[in-house]
Amino acid sequence: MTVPEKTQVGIIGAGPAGLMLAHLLHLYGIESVILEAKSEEYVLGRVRAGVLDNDVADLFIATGVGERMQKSGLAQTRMEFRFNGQSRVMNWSELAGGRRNVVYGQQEVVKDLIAKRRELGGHLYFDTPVVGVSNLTLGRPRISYEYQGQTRELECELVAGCDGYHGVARQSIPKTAITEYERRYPFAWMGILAAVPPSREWLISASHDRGFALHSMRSRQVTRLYIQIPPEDTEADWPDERIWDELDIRLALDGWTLNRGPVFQKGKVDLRSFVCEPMRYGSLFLAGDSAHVVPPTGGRGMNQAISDVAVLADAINAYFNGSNRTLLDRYSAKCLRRVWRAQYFTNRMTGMLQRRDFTDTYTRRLQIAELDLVTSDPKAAAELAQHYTGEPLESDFLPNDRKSLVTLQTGA
Ligand code: RFL
Ligand code: PHB
Repeated sequence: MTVPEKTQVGIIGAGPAGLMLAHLLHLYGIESVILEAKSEEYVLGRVRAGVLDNDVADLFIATGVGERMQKSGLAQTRMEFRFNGQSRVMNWSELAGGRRNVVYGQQEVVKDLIAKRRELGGHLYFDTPVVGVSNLTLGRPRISYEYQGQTRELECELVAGCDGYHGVARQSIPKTAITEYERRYPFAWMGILAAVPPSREWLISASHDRGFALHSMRSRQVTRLYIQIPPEDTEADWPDERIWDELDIRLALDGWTLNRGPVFQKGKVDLRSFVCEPMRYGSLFLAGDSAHVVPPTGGRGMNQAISDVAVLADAINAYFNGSNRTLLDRYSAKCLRRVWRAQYFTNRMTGMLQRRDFTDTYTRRLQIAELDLVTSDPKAAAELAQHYTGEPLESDFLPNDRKSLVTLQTGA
C-alpha cells in the first residue's frame, strides 16, 4: 500500500499519542495518515508505561478500544509506601472519590490501537521516517518522509507531531518561536520484567536510605520492578542477582518476601523533565512526549499523551466539521495547564522518593517527614491521591457526570 499524497491530518509517530489521535479523528469522520520511523515489530516490543489513569481507561472504553483492557487490566485502588522500615497502604479510591488506576501495559495499548487501525483500514505506515515539516505558517503544510528508499511528501491541512522527545516535529519549529524548559536528574532507573506473580496486589514505592525501589506489575503472572541507580551505570553493572538482592534490601518489610522469577526483559531508564511552550506552531500541533516529558515516578507520561490528543481531536473536529478554529487556538494553553500540574506532581514524587545526594542527611529527614505527612494526614493524602489518579479528562467522547466506565474483575 503506498502512502497517499494528501490527507486532512498528517500524524508523525505511532506511539500511544499518534495512534489514539488517528482513532479519535476516524470517529469524527476525519482522514489521517500516520508515518512511523520504526518497524511494527520494534514499536510493539517497546516496553514502557504500565499504569492508566481512571479517565484514560474510560476513554478507551468509550471509544471502542478498551475491550482487551476490560478483560485483562488490573484495577488499582491502593498503593503502598515503604520508608524507615514502615509500610503505609493508601486507599486511592477512597481518597479520590472512587477514582482508581488500571494496570495495563503501554505495549498492550499500542497493540490494541494498531489492531483497530488495521480493522478500520486506516493509513498507518511503519519504516517511514519523517525528515522534516515545512510550510507551517503559509498555506498547506508538507511532511517530508523516506519510504522504500525514496524521499516523498505528504500534503496536509494540519500536522500532529506525536513523535516523542527525540522526534523531528519540534525540531522543525524555529527556536525563536518556542521556549524549552528542562531538568535532568543525577540518577537513573534499572527496570526488569520477571515471569513471577506480583508479591502484592498493588504498587509499592519504597524510599530507602540506599535509594528508591518500585514494585509494579503487568499481569497476575508478570512483575515489573525498578531500582534507582547511578546515572553512569549500565546493564552490565546490574546482573539479575544484584538487582534482586538490592530490591530485597530496599523493599524489606517484616513478614513479607519478594517473589523472584526469571527476568525476561531489562533496561535502563534515563530521567528527564521537559516542557516546550507553546505546543503549537502554525498548523503544527505537538502532543505527548514531543512537547513534554516527566520522570516515570508517578506514572504520568502516557496519560498526558492521551489527554493531549483527546483535547486535540475535539479541536480538530470543531475546525473541520464546525468551521470553528477557536478550540485549535486554545489547544496549547489548555493542555499546558494540565501539563505543568503533572510536572509539579512528578517532581514532587521524585523529590520525595529518590535520593539525590547520599551525604545530605538533612534532606533525607525531610523526605521521611513528607512521606509520613502524605500517608497519615487526610488532606495531604487526598491531594496526592487526586494527582496520582489523574486530572479529570476533558473529551467530547466522555459524558460529564459519569461513573467510571471500566468494570474490572481483578486487582487491588
Ligand atoms: P512515544 O511513545 O515516544 O512515540 C513516539 C513515536 O514517534 C516515532 N518517531 C518518528 N516517527 C516518524 N518519523 C520520525 N522522525 C520519528 N521520530 C520518532 C517513534 O519511533 C515512536 O514510535 O511518544 P507518545 O506517543 O507521546 O507517548 C508517550 C509515552 O510513550 C511515554 O510518556 C510513557 O511511556 C511514559 N511512562 C509512563 N507513562 C504513564 O502514563 N504511566 C506509566 O506508568 C509510565 N511508566 C514511562 C513509564 C516511561 C518509561 N520509559 C522507558 C521512559 C515507565 C518507563 C520505564
Ligand atoms: C510501571 O509499571 O512501569 C510503572 C508504574 C508506576 C510508575 C512508573 C512505572 O510510577
